[in-house]
Amino acid sequence: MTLKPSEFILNEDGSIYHLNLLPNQLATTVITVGDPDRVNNITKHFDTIEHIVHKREFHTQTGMYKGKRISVISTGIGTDNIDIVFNELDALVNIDFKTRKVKKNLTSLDIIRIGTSGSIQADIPIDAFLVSETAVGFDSLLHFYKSEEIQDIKFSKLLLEHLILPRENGLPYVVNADVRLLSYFEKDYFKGITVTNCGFYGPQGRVLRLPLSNPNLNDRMAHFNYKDRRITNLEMETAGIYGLSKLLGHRALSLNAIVANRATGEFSKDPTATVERLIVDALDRIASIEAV
Ligand code: R1P
Ligand code: URA
Repeated sequence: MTLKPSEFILNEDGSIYHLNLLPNQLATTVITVGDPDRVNNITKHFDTIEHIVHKREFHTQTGMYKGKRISVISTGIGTDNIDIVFNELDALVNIDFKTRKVKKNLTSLDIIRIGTSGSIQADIPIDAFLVSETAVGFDSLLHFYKSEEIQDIKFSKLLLEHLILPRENGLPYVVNADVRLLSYFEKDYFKGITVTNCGFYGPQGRVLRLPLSNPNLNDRMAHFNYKDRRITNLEMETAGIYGLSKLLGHRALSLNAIVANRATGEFSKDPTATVERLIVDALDRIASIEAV
């Protein structure tokens, strides 16, 4: 099937609509970050940089780190942006830009998020690193795709019952990390179930001026147990990343620098330094990932 101009959109220079990238500018190992300024904080460690491309909040740099070609791309905040970034990353490797057809031989990307997050467990302290074994999406992104077979529906239903959420909040979707990528990050990192939500304040239980419809939500989440595993942290992209990666045939993993602890009320005194430590540690592990 030839994809129509309204569905698969290219810019005048032949690059993909939002990311502004051409297929040869993307590596098969991709690091995603929320903050566009974090891209430089990662590529400053690279040996060489071959491409720098900006459009809106999407800032990409591709280069070499210890013999591995890596692209670093900022997604901005939220799973609405993840929908754009992941569909376009996939198009860059799996759609022929000349014929506008899906390629016969598909490419799988290794995609690692390096982001910040808030812990909801008192014993997962600020400035720790956490790898998301499983993601729970309270945003609704995955429900727009045919995705039941990659979701853990039993987990979703038990969580919904435990949280006593009203129906209008919808069914959270549950997707696991790629186990092969996870194996590179099991040592020294906390592991946990990450909840992705569609906001930073009310949806993560923060009150500045507006009262919450469900003020005990974080506390109830902290006490949910599924197969001896617990919900550990809150952020805004991981579930979308895990869901779309699995549907598109890519391998994804989310790494979290814990900058807030919602149980103790603390915030990191130097979040920039904590993210920098995570970047340095993660880059060497990413460089060691063997090709499949
Ligand atoms: C909110 O402050 C942002 O920080 C976290 C959340 O997921 C959200 O994007 O990730 P990043 O630090 O990668 O942006
Ligand atoms: N990012 C989030 O989304 N939540 C936090 O508490 C900290 C960082």
